[in-house]
This record gives sequence, structure tokens and C-alpha cells, in this order.
Amino acid sequence: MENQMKVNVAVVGATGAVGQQIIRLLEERNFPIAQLKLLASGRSAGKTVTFNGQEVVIEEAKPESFEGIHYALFSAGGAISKQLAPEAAKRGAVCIDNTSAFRMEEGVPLVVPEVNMDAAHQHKGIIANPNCSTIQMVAALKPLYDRYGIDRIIVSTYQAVSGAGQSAINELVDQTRDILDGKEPQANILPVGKLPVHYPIAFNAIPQIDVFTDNGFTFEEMKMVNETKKIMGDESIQVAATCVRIPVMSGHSESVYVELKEDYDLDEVKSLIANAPGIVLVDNLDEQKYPLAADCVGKLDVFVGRVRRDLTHPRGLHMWIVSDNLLKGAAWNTVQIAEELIKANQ
Ligand code: 25A
Ligand code: L14
Repeated sequence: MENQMKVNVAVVGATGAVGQQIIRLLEERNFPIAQLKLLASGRSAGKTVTFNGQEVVIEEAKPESFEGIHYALFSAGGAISKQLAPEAAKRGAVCIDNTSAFRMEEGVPLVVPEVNMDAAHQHKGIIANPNCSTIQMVAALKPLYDRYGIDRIIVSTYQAVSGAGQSAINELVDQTRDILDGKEPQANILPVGKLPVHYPIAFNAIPQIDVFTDNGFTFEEMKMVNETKKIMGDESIQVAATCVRIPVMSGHSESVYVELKEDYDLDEVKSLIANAPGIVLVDNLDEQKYPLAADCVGKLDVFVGRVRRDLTHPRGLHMWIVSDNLLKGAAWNTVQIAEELIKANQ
């Protein structure tokens, strides 16, 4: 993107699991940056990060930090976004927010570029980046939605610990080491719920991501329900989700069952997926090839495999969808939106 007009960019939450990936992508993709501001809490202020060979000092995020900023990329948790994104927008920055703070707010576009980039252009200063599990699912299902329509989705997720930030990554490493050393594992972070109740994630699977809501589903599960409808622009799509944390560092996997509105041809389904932008079909049973979380780490695409016809429902279809939750699920989707906006403003 070198030939574009250069812009001033702020990354809020620059020291976090997502923020660090955003910085790496801005560098790798030659994002047209005039000035880069790296913002975090006071704890990290004064530390330095190398960007394009130059040292950038991390500053504490404050309302005044956004003077002269064109694009502000937020990934410091919902509370910080609620407080600072309106301040940044007021100062003329386009905010792309990775938290759940504004996603369901009317007038705030919720954007996956492969699905609804047109919505992003309607923004009033804030664009929301969807939940990671939702992004990879809707990106993969979009070509099928366009061709056949979708009645219903039933999804179970197998989510990596990095979604809950650096402290959860550290916790998985420490617990694994302790268990292998014959010590009692300490659990202080996961699950992240209302109560200070935590379970070891090492050698385990925890069927709770985020807090429980009144209907018995977790907030993470309800994000998949509500965000899917908003991104696809179709309130009639029925979604039910079960979100499970597993002891994987990065890379969310999903078992997705979808009921299409029209009869489908399995070969056509596979070729629609294979030809969709940002989607890679990895589906060769003769060679035992299917997407694996470990293979998808560091990649920008969404990977789909195990595509097969349901045995009971004539329009039912099963698949396995995997992507790097810190990249397409967060940092890449954010940088991608910014790149597309810059391209359109040329
Ligand atoms: O509210 P939500 O939407 O549910 O989001 C919750 C969390 O999910 C992550 C993100 O965590 C967020 O905090 N997240 C958000 N969107 C995501 C997405 N799409 C997502 N995860 C996946 N997909 P995170 O760990 O990635 O990022 C946290 C960053 O937020 C910065 N931050 C915190 N408070 C801030 C703030 N920035 C500005 N102002 C504030 N008041 C945080 O920066 C981090 O960058 P930091 O300065 O706290 O630096 C972290 C460094 O400091 C150490 N540390 C952390 N906590 C403490 C600490 N040291 C001492 N005491 C502490 N209490 C860390 O080790 C690290 O080195
Ligand atoms: O809503 O803990 O974007 O894995 C996604 C990751 C919330 C936390 C979001 C996790 C975050 C979630």
C-alpha cells in the first residue's frame, strides 16, 4: 500500500495480545503511516517498541492522544473503548474497535470486509470489529448465504486461550508446566465470568467463555447469535452456539452445522467456498487433509474443511472452520477495514 496518501495511526492497547499483532501487520503490509502512536495503560508508558527500524515510545492513552490522528485502532477492552473512542471520534479519527462496546449499537457498522464492507462507509466515527468466532464463521458462510440462503446455524466452538489476552496465554503455559512437574496447577484467569471462580485450562475443556446471560447461554454465545444477523443484514437467520475454551494457544476451530434455504449440490458448495475471497478450502479425505488450528496460526485466511452432507436433513450441511483468532478474528480484520477505507478515499 506504499503509494497511498499517508495517515496518522494510533493503536490503543498496543502491548496486548491483539495490539501486538496489529503493530506487526501495519509493518508487514507497509501500511501508509505518517505518524504511529502506540497507546496503552500507564503501566506500559515509557516502554519502547521497534517499528520499521525506529523506536516508538508507548504513551498512556488519554483523550488528547488523538489530536491529529486519522485512524485509531482500539483493542484495550470494552471499558477503555467506551471512554476513549468517542473522544477520538470527536477529534476526527475513524475508530475501529475490537471490543464488544459498540457492536450492537444502532448506527455503528459491524464489519467483516468479505461480507459487508459497504456498511463501513456509512460510519459516523466508530466502526466495530466483530467477535473473533463470529468473523470466521460469517466469512466462510457468506458465499453459501448468497447462493442458497441460510435458515439455521448450529455451531460449537473450540477456542484458543489467546482470545482472553496475554494473561490467559501465560496461565496455560504455567499450568501445563506445573501439571507435568507433578505440581498443583493454579487457576486465576479462566473462565472470565462474573464470579472469581476459575478452573485449570491445561489438559481440560471449559464450556464457558464470558459471562452467563439470563437465557442460559453465555455472552460469547449470544455475540455469535446477534452479530451474525447484524453482519449478514438478515434478522431471520437462526443461530445457536456453544462456546468452549480448549488448551490451544492460538487458532479457533468451529464445528458448524448449517441448514440452507434451497437444495444444494455438494461439489458446488465446495467450489463456492474455494473461490470466495479470504477463504481456503482444505478438504481432501484421501490424503487426510483438513484445517488444523496449529497450521492456521500466523495466516490471514479462514480455512474450511470436512464439508459434508447431513444424514437426516436434506438441506443440512456440516463443516469445520478454523482461523487465527488474533489475526482474521481481531488484528487483521481491523487493519483490513482500515486498508479498504484508505483505498476508497483515494
Ligand atoms: O472488554 P472486552 O471487549 O471483552 O475485551 C477484553 C479483553 O479482550 C482482549 C483484550 O485483551 C481486552 O483487554 N480483546 C479485545 N478485543 C479482542 C479481540 N477481538 C480481544 N481478544 C481477542 N480478540 P489484551 O490482553 O489483548 O489487551 C489488553 C490491552 O489493553 C491495554 N490496557 C489495559 N488497560 C488500559 C489499556 N490501555 C490503555 N488504557 C488502559 N487503562 C493493555 O495495556 C493491553 O495492551 P497494558 O499497559 O495493561 O499492558 C499490558 C502489559 O502490562 C502487564 N500487566 C497487565 N496487567 C497488569 C500488568 N502489570 C502489572 N499489573 C497489572 N494489573 C502485562 O503483562 C503486559 O506486559
Ligand atoms: O468479544 O475470551 O471480541 O476468547 C473475543 C475473545 C471477548 C473475549 C470479543 C475470549 C472477545 C473472547
